[in-house]
Amino acid sequence: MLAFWVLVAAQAMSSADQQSDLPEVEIREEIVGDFDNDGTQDIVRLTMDDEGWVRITAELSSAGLVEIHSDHRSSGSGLGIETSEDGLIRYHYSSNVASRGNWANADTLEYRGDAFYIVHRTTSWRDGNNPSNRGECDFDLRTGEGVRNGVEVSADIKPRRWSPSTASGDLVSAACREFVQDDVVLSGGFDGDGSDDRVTLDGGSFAASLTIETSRNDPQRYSPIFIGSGHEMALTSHGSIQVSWWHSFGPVNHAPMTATIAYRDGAFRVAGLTREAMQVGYPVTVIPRCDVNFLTGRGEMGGESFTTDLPAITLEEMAAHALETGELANYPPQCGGPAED
Ligand SMILES: [Ca+2]
Ligand SMILES: [Ca+2]
Repeated sequence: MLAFWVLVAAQAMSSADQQSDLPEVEIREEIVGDFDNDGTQDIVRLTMDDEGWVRITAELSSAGLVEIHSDHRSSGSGLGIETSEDGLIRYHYSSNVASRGNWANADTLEYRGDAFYIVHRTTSWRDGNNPSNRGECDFDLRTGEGVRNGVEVSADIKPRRWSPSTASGDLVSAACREFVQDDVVLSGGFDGDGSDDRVTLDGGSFAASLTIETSRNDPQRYSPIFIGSGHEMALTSHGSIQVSWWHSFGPVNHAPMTATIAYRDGAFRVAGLTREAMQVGYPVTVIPRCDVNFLTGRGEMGGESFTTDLPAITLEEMAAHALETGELANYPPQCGGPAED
């Protein structure tokens, strides 16, 4: 619940007549509890400035000021913190974005000596493009188990350092299979043995699953993979598989990304990555298009060539990295862009 609402000036503005460019900061909530479990009370505050940037900080008796989260912009709807039944921090937030529908989350955060970790999430969602795709999910990262629309789900997802971006929450969302899109199925001779193969893309607004069926092997499923939203799949003129999606660089910046998949050395591999030009920051700067071919080791960033030693990793490695970190493996540093959270 919203405990109290106080409008205060930013810390530097101690008197009303002092002029400052610092944004007005509103203390939205303050909760007290022993969040680092050392027997002494701690304080957690949620503030929001007048540009909508949310900051949550903890004053822990064992560790002093700990920044929980400072780079999230919000309209303020559904925003709040409270103490959970087991004495942990519950952070509520929600979003209403046409392309992603509406969702509301409550994340339970636990201090584990070095940082706050997400240990539990409840989420509810409604897909604006597909009214029948709505529901709720309750997932506990400590057990890897949850309930989605009354059905038990499980995933090998452990508590991880909490962040508002892909590295924490989107994996949980992937486990809960929110915003499921219609499958895309393509056929072709993908592994070069002369018989037709089949690839199925099961996209969503948080991650995709890719299933490849060939005559050589049992169907191989890679999930979650290509974390992000709006997945599409097509074949190149050479018959390679291309998956495109909106990749998140942290909670604010997104860019269209394409992975080209080819069968090499006995496995399906990410043979190339292309990031389209992206706008970042305030004021806005444009990071130009970047394209890399891992088979040749050659790339191009904004028209400038570079070489890379990054290998063409397998889809299996790509999916394992996504599950472990919530991030994209093999993104060349030469392509720049904001650091992933
Ligand atoms: Ca304490
Ligand atoms: Ca084949």
